[in-house]
Amino acid sequence: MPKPRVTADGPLAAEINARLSEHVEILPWQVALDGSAEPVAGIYTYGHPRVDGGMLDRLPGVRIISNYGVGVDHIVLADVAARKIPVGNTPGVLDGATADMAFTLLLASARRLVEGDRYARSPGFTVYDPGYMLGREVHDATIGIVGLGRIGRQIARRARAFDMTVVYHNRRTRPEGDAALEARYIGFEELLKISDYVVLSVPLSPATRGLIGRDQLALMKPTATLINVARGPIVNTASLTEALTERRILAAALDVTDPEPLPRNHPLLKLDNVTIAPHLGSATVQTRQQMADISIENLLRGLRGEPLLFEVRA
Ligand code: 8YV
Repeated sequence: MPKPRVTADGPLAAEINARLSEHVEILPWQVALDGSAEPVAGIYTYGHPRVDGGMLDRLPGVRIISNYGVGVDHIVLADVAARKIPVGNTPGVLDGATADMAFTLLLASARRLVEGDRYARSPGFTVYDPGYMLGREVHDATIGIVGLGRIGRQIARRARAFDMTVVYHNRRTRPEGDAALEARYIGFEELLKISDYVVLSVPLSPATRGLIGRDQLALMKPTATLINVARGPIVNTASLTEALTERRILAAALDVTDPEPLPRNHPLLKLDNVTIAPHLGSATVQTRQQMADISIENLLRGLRGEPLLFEVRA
């Protein structure tokens, strides 16, 4: 029996490529899009390639879309649902790693670690000076978590361990969770006004696109830091660049940007008050292994017409 054909954006990690190839024939993304002689039965999204109705119309044989990751904002779910194609993702396994990353960014930014590392390696560092590079305290500060979902809750737990006051904003209150997490629900504007660290952990959707723009940044304290471990387009990049350049907020620490990556000459990349990572939220050996296991299993189940381990609901 010939192996089913699946298209994947790449380059795929060698291990994933090898594991998939045991079961399916992998067709490069562009080749599949250009129209191939043989029908494609599945789509494996490894990065964040757009999947929409136009693509699916060119690949009418697709019966499963499996995403390596939890966020599926690059897949137009309405188009997929209209064609009754299941979409699999990998929720849960990356919550801890992503929350660790939020805290890595928070601490690094507060204590100016990246700036300090650059200086400590530079020829300029010849004399210790107790007056340089003073940061901001993390303990006793207020963290405002926008989105107390699975990842947001893990961030809240870490924040409590650092003796922070935790406030959050969600589409709906979670009274059942507040007490255990020692986190207090407040309005969005109030959160922006009182938080020393505003952390974004909401999925990208029409409701969250551009959630942080000029008006929202203007509400933040001049000593506050914005941390984004969610998706770049939740923040308006031009407004953030302006606020940071004019020092209207203290700093930003970003695991994601819009666009991603930023153009190499983007003004945001020149600012000392920005700490930036190349989308490393879930990038640990252990988490990526679990993401691979689940996404491969979802793909194979979908090809066989079986229920997925995790299926995204539109
Ligand atoms: C993944 C992510 O690494 O799961 C997500 O939504 O953003 C990342 O942690 C990414 O999707 C894989 O490309």
